[in-house]
Amino acid sequence: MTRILTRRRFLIGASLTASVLGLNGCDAIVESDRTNAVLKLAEGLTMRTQRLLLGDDALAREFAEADISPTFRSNGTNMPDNARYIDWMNRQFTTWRLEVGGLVERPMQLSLGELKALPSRTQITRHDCVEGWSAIGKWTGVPLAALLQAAGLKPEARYIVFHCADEYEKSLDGSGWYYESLDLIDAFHPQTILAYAMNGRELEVGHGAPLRLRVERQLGYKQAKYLTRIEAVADLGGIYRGNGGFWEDRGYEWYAGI
Ligand SMILES: Nc1nc2c(c(=O)[nH]1)N[C@H]1C(S)=C(S)[C@@H](COP(=O)(O)O)O[C@H]1N2
Ligand SMILES: [Mo]
Repeated sequence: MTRILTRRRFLIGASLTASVLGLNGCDAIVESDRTNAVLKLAEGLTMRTQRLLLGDDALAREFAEADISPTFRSNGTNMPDNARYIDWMNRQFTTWRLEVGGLVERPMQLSLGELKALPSRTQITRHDCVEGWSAIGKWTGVPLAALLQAAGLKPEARYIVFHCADEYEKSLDGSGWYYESLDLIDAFHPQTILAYAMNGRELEVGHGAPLRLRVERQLGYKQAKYLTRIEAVADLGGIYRGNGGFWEDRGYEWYAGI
């Protein structure tokens, strides 16, 4: 296959994804020409990643309303105990902002209201925790792809890092802050959303209020709660202990496929 043909097939795949997401030229947040963003993205991807992107967009199973679990436990942090988070919580997250930065053309800060005004996706999926429990929940949120397209990834960007508001383990070097990361295949997957609602209600504190990641083809510990900042990076080596996540820095697999 020639390089040109590969590029064209990639573009077809990318525009299909955009239409699945319900993006269109009128969406206020997509400030620049989407085609430009996609081209830039294509430039930044290796051949190998492009093929994976075309072939690896299978959806995780989605369930019916009747399958939603009556109880969905909260795991890990269920209430961040630092002053910054408690202040946001006491103000119903009206002063909270999601920062989008790192290797992006247009860094952004979005309020919860701004995120809720964007096109959303709802999905009923099964969450599987490595500790051996599962639960089915309904999640509503903003497709991560839409935010990344609005921010415009720089060609060097390879991973998206999710910073959280909870320090899971107190440490002198700060490496106890919960964080996670995805490569661009999972970041642009149509079921990868930043969820602000669960089972038709606002996300509860125990489940990651005001915003948490859902990445449905991976295990529970990838589903970062209490998001504060999204950072596009070229590699994960410089972040905390370099393995791409709080649990990854403590021996878990970075790719936690189900
Ligand atoms: N910020 C943050 N995100 C987190 C965790 C955490 O402790 N802190 N725990 C992870 C684990 S191991 C699981 S199983 C899920 C639990 O999500 P839930 O509390 O909504 O059930 O969140 C994941 N995301
Ligand atoms: Mo978990």
